[in-house]
Order: sequence, then C-alpha cells, then structure tokens
Amino acid sequence: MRVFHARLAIAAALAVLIGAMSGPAYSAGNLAGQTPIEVTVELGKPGQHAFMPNRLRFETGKLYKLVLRNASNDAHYFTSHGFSQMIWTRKVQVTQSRDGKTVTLAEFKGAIREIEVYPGQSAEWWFVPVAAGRVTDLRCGITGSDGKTHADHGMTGEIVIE
Ligand SMILES: [Cu+2]
Repeated sequence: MRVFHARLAIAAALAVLIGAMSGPAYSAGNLAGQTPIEVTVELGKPGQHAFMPNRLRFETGKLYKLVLRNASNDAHYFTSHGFSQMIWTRKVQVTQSRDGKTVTLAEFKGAIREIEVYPGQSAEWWFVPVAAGRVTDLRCGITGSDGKTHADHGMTGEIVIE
C-alpha cells in the first residue's frame, strides 16, 4: 500500500463527508448514513489463538459494522496499522448481550488504531474504507505465559480493500 496516496484518498473522502454532513439533509453523499454491512470476526476460541475468518475483504465507500467477538478465555487485540490508515471510523461501540438482545454500553468516536476485546465480550467497529489496498499486518500482539505472542501462534490475518 502506498501510504501517501492513501492519505490523499482519506483527505478527499473526509472532504466529501464533511461536505455531506454540512448540507441541510442527508444526501446520497452521506456515507455514514448507509445501512451497515455486518461482518463478524471471532477473536480466538478456547485453546486456539486465531482470527476467524483471517482474510477480510471490504469495498471503499461502503459502511461496515465489524463485530469483534471474543468467545475465548483470553483477551485479544485486533491490530492492523495499515487497515487503520485506509478507513474512516464512524464509531466504535462496546456491546453486551442481555436477554438475547445486543445492548450498547459505550460509543467512541475519532481515529481508532486497534481494539482489545476481553474474554466473553464484543465490540463493533463502524467504518468506511477510503483507500484500496492489501495489508497483511493484522495481528494480536498479546504475549502468553510461554513468552510468545498470539501472532506467533498464528493469530494473524490479511485485509483487502477493493
Ligand atoms: Cu490474542
């Protein structure tokens, strides 16, 4: 990925977004107002450190709700510096399942670079990809009791934005 071009694309996309938000009503240019495309990634499972799936594909200009669900017994990170530079984050939500319903506990806005999800918990990353590219730096950097990171055990992945 060419970071310089990605930055230009981000600046252009932000200009479009700001222009859309300052208008009197939502228009077709309001990327953040779309119904999100939901994608779920499982962060590990008991006894296994892995992203499932570990190959993710997104398209520029579409709103995604990336659900990071950790059903394992360890905390896990979803870290990809390259990915974080190719998207515009609308918000990140901490959610919890209560009586079969998903309840939002907190919402964060602004540029996000990585998310850590604790055992048995979930978070949602709402974003719009603003640059195309392929990155292979998705990883969980948590170090286990054996001195190796979860990434060393295979908790890595690839993200393609088309
Ligand atoms: Cu991990």
